[in-house]
Parts: sequence; structure tokens; C-alpha cells
Amino acid sequence: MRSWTAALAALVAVVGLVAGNASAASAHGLLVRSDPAAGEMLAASPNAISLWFSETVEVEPGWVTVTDASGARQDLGNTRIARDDVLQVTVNIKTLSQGAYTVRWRAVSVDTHVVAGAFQFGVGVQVSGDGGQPSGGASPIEALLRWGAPRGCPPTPPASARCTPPG
Ligand SMILES: [Cu+2]
Repeated sequence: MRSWTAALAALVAVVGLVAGNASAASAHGLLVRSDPAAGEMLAASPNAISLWFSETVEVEPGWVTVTDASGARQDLGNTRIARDDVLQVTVNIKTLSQGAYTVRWRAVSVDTHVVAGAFQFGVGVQVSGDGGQPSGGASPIEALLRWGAPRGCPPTPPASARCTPPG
């Protein structure tokens, strides 16, 4: 009987944890848009990459990178929150020559979860269409917590997916 009681107590604790974190798990800072946009073809090199999130995030200087087709870094490693817009993350880049470039980003959401993704853009060239899909950095515990997420999340989201509430 004692073990049953302990098991029940543990179950109640787990359910409480999941329920208590469900709202937090749905409160990720989501990437709203970027400049350049995913898949965009630019006529000339921009001098910075900017990302806009749905809520404030934290970043470290190396957390948004830009690489060329050979994998060489083209960003200046100065990822930061924009001074005049708390929802904007910016990194400066070198002058890009014609070609396809990949932007990889990660940030810490206010709920302390890491969100991350990647997309491509081109300078003077078209990039393939599937470069624009953001991917999440969900941990196993977060995938578990998503059981309780009310909207936007399939019952068993793949680890690479991020839950984007509709609308
Ligand atoms: Cu979260």
C-alpha cells in the first residue's frame, strides 16, 4: 500500500508539473519575420541581418551566423538586441558577393527555452524553396511538456518541429 501511495503522489506531481508548464511551453518567442526574408533574392549585399520575434528573447554575440556556400562565416559575430526595438535581433555581416547564404539563429525565450532555426537567402541568385522553414530546438522534456499545450501543437510533435499557434 505504501508503494501505491508513493506512486500516486509521484503521478500527481508529474501531472501538476505538466499542467503548470503547459502555458509556459506555448509562450516561446517565435520568429515573426526577418530581413532578408527566408528565400528572398537580393540584388545586392545587405549590411546586416535582422530577426523579429513575437516576444523578447536573449541572445549571445555568436548566436546568429551567416555562412556562404562553402560554410565560411560572413557575419561579424556581434549578434545583439537592437537598441531601438526590443523584439529585434541584429547581426552585421561582411559585404556579400553573389551566392546563396544560410542564416542560423538561436535565442533564449523568456520561458528559458531555446528556440532556433535556419533559413537561406540569395544575393543575385535564387535559393531553393525549402530553405525558409524554421526549426525548433526542443529538448525532450519540452516535447513532453507539449502534451499539455492547448493550441498549435500536434500530440506528438517531431523533435525538429516548433509549435506555431494558428493565427
Ligand atoms: Cu517554451
